[in-house]
Amino acid sequence: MSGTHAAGPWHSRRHRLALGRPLADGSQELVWHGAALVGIVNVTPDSFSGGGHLAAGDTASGHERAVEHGLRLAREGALIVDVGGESTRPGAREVSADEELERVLPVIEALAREGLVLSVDTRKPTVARAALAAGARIVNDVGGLRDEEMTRVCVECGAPAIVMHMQGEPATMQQSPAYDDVVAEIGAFLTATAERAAAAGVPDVVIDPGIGFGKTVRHNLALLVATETFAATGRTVLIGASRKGFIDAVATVPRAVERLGGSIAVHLACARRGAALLRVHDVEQHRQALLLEAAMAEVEASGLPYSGSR
Ligand code: HH2
Repeated sequence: MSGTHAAGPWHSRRHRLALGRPLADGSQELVWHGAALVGIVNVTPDSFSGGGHLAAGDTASGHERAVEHGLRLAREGALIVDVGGESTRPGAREVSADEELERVLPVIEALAREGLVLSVDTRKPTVARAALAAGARIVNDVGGLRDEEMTRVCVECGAPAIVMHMQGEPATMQQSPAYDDVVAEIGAFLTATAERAAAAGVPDVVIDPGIGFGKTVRHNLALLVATETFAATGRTVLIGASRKGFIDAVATVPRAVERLGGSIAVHLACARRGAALLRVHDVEQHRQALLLEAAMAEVEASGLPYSGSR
């Protein structure tokens, strides 16, 4: 199994993600310490976060902008770049597989040629299969492998999966989300799904409680606090809180692009609780924040007072 079982300070915990197929340099896995960043490239005209790189009627230059953006995120330090062609914001309209493929395939091909490790953010097995053939390495399924064909695609193409929890469907998920015990129910879903996928032969599984996907503000906050509980399963945990609506609900920031401060605060708190991957729009700013948090944790772990030369 991937992830970490090691105790000790969060920044020195070792994480690994087994890739079904070797990278160009022959490595079969991604290895990192502490929390690594998954940079978001939304090739959509309608993403909630305002970062859309594909304006309607502007396809060619939209793709170019998306490729440039992905390259920038990698330069800034993203371990993985996540490419998506369907907005799953609350109330979003579903797009056809053809439309999604038209959006993401040219971007994935170009970024894979540059050697980036890519995940494809999709709920559709046909899109996942084509994206993996075009050079993506990881399937990021916000549908949580509820379509059984998705598991088969991961097994046949040798791709690890990010399994995210969502209650309902994007069109209606925020109407009246309800749980008896949000942490226990979602933990049980993620653990069972990850075990089933691993038993079916999916090379590796990352678990994600799905912040904002069929959850109230309190549900989201409870899940973020419970990052530690999810990490204690030994699975690699991904948290994606970047620019999401609950930040507005708590701190009154109506414009999604202005939610960086809230995003960083939440992600640092989750990193300290053992989140191994953080899915973010703003890689450079998160890189800085994580390095400072890790530097402080290192000094704390080595024993104060600090007597280094720098
Ligand atoms: N959130 C979004 C999309 N994909 N994948 C995972 N694993 N976890 C998440 O929390 C997650 C996700 C929604 O954010 P974004 O991509 O910025 O917006 P949109 O769906 O509107 O494109």
